[in-house]
Amino acid sequence: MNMAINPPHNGVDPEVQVFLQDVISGLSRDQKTLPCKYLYDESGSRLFERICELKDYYVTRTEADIFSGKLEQMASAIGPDALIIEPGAGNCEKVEPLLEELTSPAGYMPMDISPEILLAARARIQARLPNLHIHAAVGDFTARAVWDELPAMKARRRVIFFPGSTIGNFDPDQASVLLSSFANRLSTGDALLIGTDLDKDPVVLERAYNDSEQVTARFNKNLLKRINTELGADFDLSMFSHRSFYHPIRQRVEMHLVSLADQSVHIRGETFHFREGETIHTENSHKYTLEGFKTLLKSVGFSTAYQWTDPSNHYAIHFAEV
Ligand code: AVJ
Repeated sequence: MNMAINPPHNGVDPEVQVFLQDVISGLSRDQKTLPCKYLYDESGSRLFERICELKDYYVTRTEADIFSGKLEQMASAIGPDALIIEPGAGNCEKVEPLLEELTSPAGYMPMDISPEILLAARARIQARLPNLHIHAAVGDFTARAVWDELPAMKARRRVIFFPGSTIGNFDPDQASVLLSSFANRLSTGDALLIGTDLDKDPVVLERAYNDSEQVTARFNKNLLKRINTELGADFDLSMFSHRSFYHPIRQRVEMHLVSLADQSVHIRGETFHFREGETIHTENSHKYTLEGFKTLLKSVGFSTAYQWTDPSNHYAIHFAEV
């Protein structure tokens, strides 16, 4: 056997295989869906960064304003000698001001699946805070392995930092599973600092996900482009359009791609039919009330000590303790 050849062997890359499986099973359902994580490839992530800078997209800006206004209160709620753990940290930009504000933090443990981004971020933060103990953990925070590195980190208390309304991507059942997995990694006295978008005027919500510069539309359609490039599919991008709307009962913004005609799409020997007007559901963004999120936190074992909001009550950062 020739072991010198690295994957992909036989032209089968396991990651591509999983992507293909997910696409085929999602498009085989009555309501066609695609997992939202696939929106965030390199160009998708770049488009999302542009979304964050849009005037219509209040989410990122509002969260940043709350952080900068309430940093002192957050640092004193957390207290000295805390270890900050950030699942899905990415470029670690949001945590920096907090780390600077904290009194003698015991350490910072960012987790991310991308080693390149994580190591670059660690270098940047270490240069700014030379005395901070940083332990970068490469891995998927929904899997166990990456958390196994945690016990080695000594601290007065541990605080999981989960900003960006990432929790909004999870439907309430999945959110509850994720939050209780966080609670299970922590002990009495530990805490969670988490950002959520709040339920609000549908006009404001719909503008944020149907921006006038059409960046969100490009972000959404990039998923089809990605399926074409990586899986050799033949989606005609001009025959699908972006649609986002607020669903008041489900309390979420749903993002879809609408087929503009009766058409068929081919993906590796499989054929998928689309009726005119039929949609592919690509992402959910759940919105919470302050009370609703407190109740969710309580149901998984967190008691909420603080909820910081902006003056228009568009967004909230919750501090909850185990
Ligand atoms: C990354 C999940 C916070 O739901 O607002 C923004 C994703 N999608 N515009 C959000 C998103 C389209 C975003 N989150």
